[in-house]
Amino acid sequence: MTVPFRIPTTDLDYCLEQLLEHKPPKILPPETIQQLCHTLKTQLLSVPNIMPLQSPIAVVGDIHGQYHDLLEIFQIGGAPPTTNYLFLGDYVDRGYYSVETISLLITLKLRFPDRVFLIRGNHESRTITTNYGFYSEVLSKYNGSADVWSYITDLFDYLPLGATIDGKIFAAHGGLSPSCQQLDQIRALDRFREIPHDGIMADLVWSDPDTEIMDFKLSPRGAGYLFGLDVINKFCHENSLVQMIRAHQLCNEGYTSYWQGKCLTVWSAPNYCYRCGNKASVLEILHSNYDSKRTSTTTSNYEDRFDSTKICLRQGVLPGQFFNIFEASPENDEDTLKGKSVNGINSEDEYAVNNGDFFSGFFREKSRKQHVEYFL
Ligand SMILES: [Mn+2]
Repeated sequence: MTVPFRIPTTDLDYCLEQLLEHKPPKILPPETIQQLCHTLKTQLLSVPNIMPLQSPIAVVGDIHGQYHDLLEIFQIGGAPPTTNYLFLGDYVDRGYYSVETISLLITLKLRFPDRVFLIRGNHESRTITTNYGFYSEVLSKYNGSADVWSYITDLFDYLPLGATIDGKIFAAHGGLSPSCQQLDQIRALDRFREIPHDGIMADLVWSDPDTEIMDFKLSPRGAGYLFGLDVINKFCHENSLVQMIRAHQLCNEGYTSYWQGKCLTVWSAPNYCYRCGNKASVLEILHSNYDSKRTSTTTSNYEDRFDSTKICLRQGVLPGQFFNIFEASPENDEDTLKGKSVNGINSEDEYAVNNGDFFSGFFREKSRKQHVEYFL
């Protein structure tokens, strides 16, 4: 039996401080990344392929290296450990801050292991990151060395493939597989490997829902499948699920609801690639008590502030859920103007260190944003 290693809280806090208290964020030294990845790997060894999670939880879609927009998410949805987070993968590639984004998420996972959950996307892979930005970003930020890329892509092999929420909702990065009818088939996979070209593991991170088709069709992406309503209905029925939540597809409004909320896409990279002009969202799941209205134990103060029925109708979500919509951070626009010149250059600007509790200190600076549109 492997005993999971632990890193002292003070060391993790120091890493968080490096990333959060500097602008641009300070990258962590290769030896630190190596230790973080090694430690997290030992902890993930005992985590099942599908993590059984509970509401309330905030579900985050693709981030793609847009570090400042990730910080925006913590302002909107609350920061860990106050808010529980499930991240649906695609942390790296495309944006200019893949290194900082994955470093922050790894550190947060180690610091708050019961509050932060990470699953694997199709970009958490050696081949994809070699072609879509992460690999070259590591080379440019670490003086031509690919070591950090190796540490992190090795860690990717350990990430779980999905999660259930309250046993009723299935979450994964992409979608369903024609080779998989039961969640137990996913649970039985040997996931500790590179994402293969086909099979259940590939389909989970590559597939997409499609309202125009029935059954499965090969995906135009070249991997995974498109799946129709009959597929998701059957899968939900056989596994006692009510819904699938996934990411993987750009949504102009930040989210998409398929089939009256049977399947939801959450997309969390606003102004994707610094040019798409799209909104982004975080899916807040407050509860999954669909039968009983306003049972006192799970009613949160969120619910007192918005009309659940109206939200369900407008956003196509289930009761107790809502998409918190947000737009690109000011830094996203700056990145657009400056282009890749910000890449790899850490200025010496030192920000005042707050006494110990830097994480809340970081957010104390800015007032928490209220997205009144969804609090009618
Ligand atoms: Mn994806």
